[in-house]
Amino acid sequence: MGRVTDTHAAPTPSSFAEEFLDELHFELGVSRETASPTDLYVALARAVRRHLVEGWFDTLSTQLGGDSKFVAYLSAEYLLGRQLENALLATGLTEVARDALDGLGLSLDELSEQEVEPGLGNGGLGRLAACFIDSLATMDVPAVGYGIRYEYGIFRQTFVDGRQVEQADDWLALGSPWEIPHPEMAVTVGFGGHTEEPAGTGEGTADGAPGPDARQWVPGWTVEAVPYNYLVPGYGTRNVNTLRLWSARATKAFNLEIFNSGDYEAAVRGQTYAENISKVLYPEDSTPQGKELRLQQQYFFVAASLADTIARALGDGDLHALPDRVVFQLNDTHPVIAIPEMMRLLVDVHGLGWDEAWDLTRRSFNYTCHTLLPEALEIWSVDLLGRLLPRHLEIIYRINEEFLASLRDSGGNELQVRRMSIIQEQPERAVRMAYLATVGSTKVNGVAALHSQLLRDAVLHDFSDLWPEKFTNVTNGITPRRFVRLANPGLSALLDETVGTGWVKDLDQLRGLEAHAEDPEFRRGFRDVKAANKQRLVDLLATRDGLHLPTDALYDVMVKRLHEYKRQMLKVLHVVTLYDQVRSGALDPADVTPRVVVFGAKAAPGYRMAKDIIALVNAVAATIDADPALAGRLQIAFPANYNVTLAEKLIPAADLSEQISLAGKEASGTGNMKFALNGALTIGTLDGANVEIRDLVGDDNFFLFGMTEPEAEALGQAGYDPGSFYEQDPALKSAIDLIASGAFSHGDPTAFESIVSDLLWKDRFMVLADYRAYLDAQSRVEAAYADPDAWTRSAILNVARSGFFSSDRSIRDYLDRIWHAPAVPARSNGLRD
Ligand code: 26W
Repeated sequence: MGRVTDTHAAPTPSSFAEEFLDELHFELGVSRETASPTDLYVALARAVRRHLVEGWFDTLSTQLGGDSKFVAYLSAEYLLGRQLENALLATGLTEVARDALDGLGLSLDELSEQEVEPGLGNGGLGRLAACFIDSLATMDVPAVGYGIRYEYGIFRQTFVDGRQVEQADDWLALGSPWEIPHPEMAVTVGFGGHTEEPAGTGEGTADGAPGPDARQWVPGWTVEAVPYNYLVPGYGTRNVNTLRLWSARATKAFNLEIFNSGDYEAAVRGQTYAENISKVLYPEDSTPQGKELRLQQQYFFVAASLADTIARALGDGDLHALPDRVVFQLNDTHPVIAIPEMMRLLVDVHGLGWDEAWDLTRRSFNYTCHTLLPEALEIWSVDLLGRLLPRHLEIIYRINEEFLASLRDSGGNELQVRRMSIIQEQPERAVRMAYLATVGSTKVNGVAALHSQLLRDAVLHDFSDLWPEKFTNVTNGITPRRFVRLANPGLSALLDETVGTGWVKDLDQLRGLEAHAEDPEFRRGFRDVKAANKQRLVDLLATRDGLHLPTDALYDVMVKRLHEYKRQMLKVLHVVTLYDQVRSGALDPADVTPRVVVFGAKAAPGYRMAKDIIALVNAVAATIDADPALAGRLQIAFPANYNVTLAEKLIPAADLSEQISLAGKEASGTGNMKFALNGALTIGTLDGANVEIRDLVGDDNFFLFGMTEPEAEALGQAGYDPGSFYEQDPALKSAIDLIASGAFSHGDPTAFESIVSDLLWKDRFMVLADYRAYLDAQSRVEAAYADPDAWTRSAILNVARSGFFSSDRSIRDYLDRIWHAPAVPARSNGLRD
């Protein structure tokens, strides 16, 4: 077998060490003596990757050989987190690798720390996509994730004088050992230009004559989409799926023309222009910028993915089989341009008639909505769309015409027709992508029960009246592999001992813990795990951020994107109130429950208010730190650059999970699930999946507060006046006055003026209205925490009853309700047997 070790024989530490050194020496060209920590990490990653490839080949040959249906998950974001430990877990090689490295005087844990996580997403939506591809692989479902290989992922956050400063996330600076590029499989993607009557022969269709409804699109310029494969290993299965991310490259023709004209500079400029498309992830979360480059990104990855899918699913087969061979899932509206693109392929390129093409398209697509905020619903101006994708705009117009005609036919009045039009007229003509997605899909789902209900009742009300059967719910989930098995080894070991190891693939087995909730021994073990996780976090934040934190305190954690609707401000007001009361003598420091309040949050770079709130959190943290009265009692920790890697350390250490959005605003939340599953108790509103968490863990084990969605809605209707809450609650008034006085800004009263005046005069997300209820709930938290046995019992029950939130269950729901794609376990193809 030459120097390639036979990977079929179970690897031993010595065979693995040999593979590792092979990679280091012969692939990286680095000696053991001169190798940097990064070199060692890369060699290790590549050695591990070898063991994924075989399962991957088997998976591909099994799936492509049969006539299985596969899921094409279209997502502009995948927030993967580090890959090495997950790949080791999936291949079962963790201990082998550890021993092999030990033998070489190296440490697996230290090498793992070298990995820069691929931050190819903003927050919940991107992390959900990453959890879903993990579950799909684990459940042997034929699936491909399609997305964009951004050269720069989500920015790195730093603080300068407490304010957020962004740095480029150069995650590919040293290359990625996990990706396999295929430049030879590049797909050409067109942009701009014009449309015309198809030529009578040849051009219009694959087989010669143009189809009855065909137009010819003549793009003005093209780029190449180069696929990069990432292997997505299932856990406890041979199956390894594919994540295919596209990178933009200038086409030869694009360059050659300009080169030949002798304008070297212009040629290089052109290359830069083309390659800009996959350069950077847009860091805006929930506020679409309407930028041309973003639409270019969307069409770029969608066009490449559809071409790839059709080739893969059908080969030379019959287009009519499309809905039986592939199901597309649109992760929010970002890939919705896929619907007109599919129509273009079927009608213009393959010559199908419009009605038949529309039937096939609608049967192949489904749409997941991830928001409730009106400003987060994407629209694209007709002007821009027409310039960038002229044929797609024509197709959208026709889809809309036929849809509106059918509405009128079935008795719809003009008001309704205008409300439901895919094209909005005011303030400018623009395409409502959520409406296009709804009209062009078989199923539309929200991401938690309440969210799906609000989609039906409000955001897409007219559509759910028209097509009630189209709407469904799939509550989000999280992968227990990454967020328990890897992130919380202490709890994992305790679970293994108590209920066996099956929970990793069947999270409902955690129910078996309930029987142990009363067992003093088990409780002690459970508490020890939490204490060890706190110690691990304290050590990490000491080296990572220079923070000095106690371990014997209530860890109160709020980590998520910074957004007003999520109400980090409410948490700040709680902390400021505690500080204020101690300072004024109203509260004896000895009566303050020792508490560390941990924040983690990135703000969109252009979101002023969010950035001001970050500055305020840091200012309050510094002020409290400087006050000896609160030493050991109250502290804020705000480590910069919250990401997946940090989440894996923070969440297992938490006692209290803050899920305090205004009811009716958070679609689901997924952090909320991670905390509950790791034994934190939630303080939360009836919003998103909090509702389901509370139903499952029991209201005794959840700190509920605040207005319900209908109450918040009614208060808004009645004319919400935040000032009246300020006037009527002395503690609230005093806390806000303290911020306004400059107490946290070296006496400068202007520093947080914008926050204060917004709260007093607008307060769109009703922070002041829920303040009193929140403080009362925090008092209940303190009382509960004072009884360690009762608290531990509640925490155990949170773990035991959170099995529902496995992303495996979400995927099962998608399969049953939407995809109908059976599992196809990978068979060994005997290549190495
Ligand atoms: C730039 C426009 C834009 C608009 C919306 C960017 C990103 C969005 C996303 C829909 C925001 C997002 O990530 N939504 C979150 O999705 C999670 C997974 O379903 C949910 O758990 C969160 O509640 C939801 O905010």
